[in-house]
Amino acid sequence: MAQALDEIKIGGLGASRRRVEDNRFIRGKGNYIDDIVLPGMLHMEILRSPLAHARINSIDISKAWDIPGVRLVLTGEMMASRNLAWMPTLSYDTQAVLATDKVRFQGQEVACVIADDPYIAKDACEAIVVDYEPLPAIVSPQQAVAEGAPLIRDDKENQHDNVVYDWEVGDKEGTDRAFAAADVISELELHYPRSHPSPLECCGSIADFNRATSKLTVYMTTQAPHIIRAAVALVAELPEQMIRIISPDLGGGFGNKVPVYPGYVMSILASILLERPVKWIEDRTGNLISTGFARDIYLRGEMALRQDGKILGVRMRTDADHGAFFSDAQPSKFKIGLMHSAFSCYDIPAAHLTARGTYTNKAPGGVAYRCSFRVTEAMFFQERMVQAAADDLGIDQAEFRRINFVRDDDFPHRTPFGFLTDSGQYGKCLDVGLEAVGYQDFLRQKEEAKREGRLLGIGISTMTEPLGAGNSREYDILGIKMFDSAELRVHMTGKALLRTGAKTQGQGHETTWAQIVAHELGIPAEDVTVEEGDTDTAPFGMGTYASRSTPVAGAAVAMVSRKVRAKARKLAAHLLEVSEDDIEWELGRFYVRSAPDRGVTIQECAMAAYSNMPDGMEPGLENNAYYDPPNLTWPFACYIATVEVDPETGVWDVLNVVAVDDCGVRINPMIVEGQIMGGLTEAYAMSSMQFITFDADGNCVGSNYMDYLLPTAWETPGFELHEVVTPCPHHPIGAKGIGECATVGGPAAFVNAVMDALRDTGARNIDMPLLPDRVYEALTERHDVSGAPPVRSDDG
Ligand code: MCN
Ligand code: CUM
Repeated sequence: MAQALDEIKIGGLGASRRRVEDNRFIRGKGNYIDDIVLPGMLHMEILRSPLAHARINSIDISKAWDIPGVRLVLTGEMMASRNLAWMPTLSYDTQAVLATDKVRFQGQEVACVIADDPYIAKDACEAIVVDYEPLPAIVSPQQAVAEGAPLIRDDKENQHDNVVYDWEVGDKEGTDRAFAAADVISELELHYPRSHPSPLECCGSIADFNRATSKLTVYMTTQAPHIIRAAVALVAELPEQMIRIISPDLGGGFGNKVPVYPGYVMSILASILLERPVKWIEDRTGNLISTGFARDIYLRGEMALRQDGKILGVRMRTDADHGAFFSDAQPSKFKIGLMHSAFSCYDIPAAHLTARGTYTNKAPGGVAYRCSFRVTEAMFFQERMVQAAADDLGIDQAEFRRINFVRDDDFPHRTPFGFLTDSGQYGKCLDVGLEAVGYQDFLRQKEEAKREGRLLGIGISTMTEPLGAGNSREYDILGIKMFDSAELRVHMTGKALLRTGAKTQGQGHETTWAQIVAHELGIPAEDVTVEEGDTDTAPFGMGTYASRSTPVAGAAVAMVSRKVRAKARKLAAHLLEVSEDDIEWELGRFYVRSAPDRGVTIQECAMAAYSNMPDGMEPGLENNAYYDPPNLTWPFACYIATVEVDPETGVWDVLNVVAVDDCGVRINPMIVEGQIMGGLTEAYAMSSMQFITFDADGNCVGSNYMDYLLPTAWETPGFELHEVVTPCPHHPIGAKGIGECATVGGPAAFVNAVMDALRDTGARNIDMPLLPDRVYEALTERHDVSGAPPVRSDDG
């Protein structure tokens, strides 16, 4: 009798299958943007502004034109004559492609040169003479709204101040009542410093316009090729079928490759004008100073507490620095992304958030960097406020969380800001973490250490985060609803080609999507090729960010597989000469219910689809599926860090990190663990060393890897991983997103741990990064250390 297939052996759900894409990556056979060379290709360089805020009096390009090998020099004025000096952003603002009137941040694009090789182009950029008239620079939200602040966006007709938006959400009256009834009010002010996703591969594009066919092909480092195609079609008024966006192998994205950058636009325009392929590759400094940054946001948080530990209400007031242009890629309904997902794992009767966004003389951005639309800041603020509140009440921090968690039988649960969570086991998740770290033991060790003058601390961070926009009812970008798609073609030999509208940047989609097909159809994962990123071949999709691929495109993969299985069942009935109703399915095989030995494999059905289909049946075995999820997915986690702070130097060492993650059913446990370890590494980086800041003139400190630090394996602590599995109730295979969880929840665990070690000093907060000198200052001067180093917000 035939045996059902072993799902793990065929690489189905739960198999820690080795990543198929690594085969080419570790052999140096990847195909990144800079590997692509087209016949007759020219090279583009960008001249960037050295000043943060200045009027442009004149630009003299004559010397640049004199350099042999220069093919084109573009300035804002020339772009303006084609109505292309400004482009719309994904947040209904405008952004300069090349500056015309003013430069508004250091590193802004002022001119570009297209030449035979990149060196000539660079030399020619240096030969361009720009006459700038410097203006005072604004480098913080506080300065942006100060009396007499210069107006940054004087290009906009109705803009009379530097405020981008003033937004509120939640229940104001209810929250006021909660505060009136509180026994204790806990307050905390925090800053989440500006940081950068910094993928190892910078951004770039190669535009190739063919006048004869009118087709524009653009190879581009983008996480969302179909959105780019739509944007090019709408902005440049080119017919959509004549635009092909190809996102080749990406050397990481981390959110940096979601926005639309001027470099992309200029390479496209240059290729149209010159009728030659034009390549633009950013250098590291260009990437760090001009492309989508993240965070840079201040919080004033207040918690209304009852003496017994119950949280009655929360007030949050955020002040976000958006730089010179509001170019966030985020759902259009929510001005501050999903900041209001804060406190979703806690049962809090009332909450209110007001959020202000300001223009400053810094690069635009805000939501990029493993964040799912500001969820990273939301959870950091939440978990720092939770620790401060527990301290203020004198309640153990684990116990305080337990008192306030939403209980397992309380789902679906309406969060304080109106989201609907559908499942969770937060208490269990915390318990697994406490057990793993040896919580009670550590508290004893900490007391003993204190007697010897040593400072130990433990930090906990628990959270649930919304991943996977949409549903299309609430989530759209520029009016385009958020859903996703998959297309599956089973060849006659039973091998298959799967394409989705997502775009992997290192997450391993080529490996994991094949595992979903294996699970649904019993076709071994190694027989399924996965392709993404080419708009001419991939079905429409909104791209990969907000850890939406598994929740949305991954669900579409399961759904299209089921459609294919439904047709295969008809073929099986035909082959077995019984009614479809008498057919049963087990992994990889249909059989006759009354005679289980009589069966046909999925491969035999595939062959029949091309060689022996029943009368009247359309040949072939393929289908597509568009999936609009009913809700976001709500993974949750508990991260715990223990540290020792050296009282002599302020240096802190991580003793132990425990991570407990619940992302529902894990498709590939090894890949999931890789995502968590990578995320924890970033969390450690942000809490300990990583920041971008600006001096009073708007000069960017953090424009290279000497100033902006990426931790290597040497600095990074070890991580101990555990799991809880609560399947997502609405996802076809019960999976939730995982791509950002550890980056989102991790930073608070490290900061809470250091603040716990410093508890006796009376300091309540040190803003990230917790550099040794800042920790030392808090230790010795026994006060908070606030703002972004090295330029403190209180100095400026
Ligand atoms: N996965 C799984 N089981 C689950 C959930 C996920 O096996 N229950 C697998 C997925 O199939 C996928 C990976 O884990 O291979 C991540 O899945 P998911 O959580 O759906 O996230 P996305 O694929 O949508 O990736 C986006 C997310 C984001 S938004 C950022 S930012 C980030 C991140 O992924 N950028 C990354 N992780 C990154 N990892 C790498 N290597 N490079 C980046 O640029
Ligand atoms: Cu916001 S970084 Mo990821 O969502 O591409």
